[in-house]
Amino acid sequence: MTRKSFSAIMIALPVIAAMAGGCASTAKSTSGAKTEASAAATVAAAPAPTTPDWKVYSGDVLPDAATPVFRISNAKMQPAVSTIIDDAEIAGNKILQFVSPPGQDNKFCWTSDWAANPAWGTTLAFRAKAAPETPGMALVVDFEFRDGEFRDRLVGYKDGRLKLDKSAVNAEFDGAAWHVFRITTKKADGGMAVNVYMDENPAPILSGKSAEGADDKMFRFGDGSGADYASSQYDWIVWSQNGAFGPETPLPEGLKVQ
Ligand SMILES: [Ca+2]
Ligand SMILES: [Ca+2]
Repeated sequence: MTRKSFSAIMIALPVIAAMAGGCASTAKSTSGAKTEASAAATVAAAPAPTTPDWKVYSGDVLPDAATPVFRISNAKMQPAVSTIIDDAEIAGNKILQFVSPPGQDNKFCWTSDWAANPAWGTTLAFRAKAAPETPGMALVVDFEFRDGEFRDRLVGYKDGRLKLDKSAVNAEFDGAAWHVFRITTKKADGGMAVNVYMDENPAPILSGKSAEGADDKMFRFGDGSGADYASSQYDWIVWSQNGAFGPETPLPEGLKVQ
């Protein structure tokens, strides 16, 4: 190994470890304290990007065939059924229909790992409504999100109940109609500030702060509830780990947002 490439690795290690979040102790044993401190300061001081790095799931294919791919997590007992269907209202558009069976402890979530930076914040948006013939108590929306420090979960039922589970704030919505939800997170004093915007209204429908800890970085959707079951349609999902972008920042072009 040349001196140049060895130096590059020694500098890169703590940076990679800091980005991974949970591996800082490994870096301590492989590099000097001074090098680590200066690399950590570089990461912490990195200015937040000003534009989103949108990733898009279009609903054209099943989540485990999408790019970026979704993995399954929180799966217990009987699995949910995911189906790609034609949109009856928009020619050529496809929708992910997600139906989980009633019954205690049936769970199933489609999961995406992301390199969330709590200080920068995150943005997660999707268009959803209840599947036809959905009973009132069924889940229409179930999205959990974790930034490596804290987590929260947006839950909505067809009968109109909408809540941020960990922030413990509630609102109402029409679960039978299409709605666009935009969730933003950002590090706050002792927790994670969460705003939920509906239909791109600039005033959030829910605003709270979660102090529920989580050391992993991912979001997942579907049926994360034991007793509840889901009967949802998702048109698309988009996300960015570049910051907390409210409705003043447009969503990617080509997505129906009404
Ligand atoms: Ca369930
Ligand atoms: Ca779609």
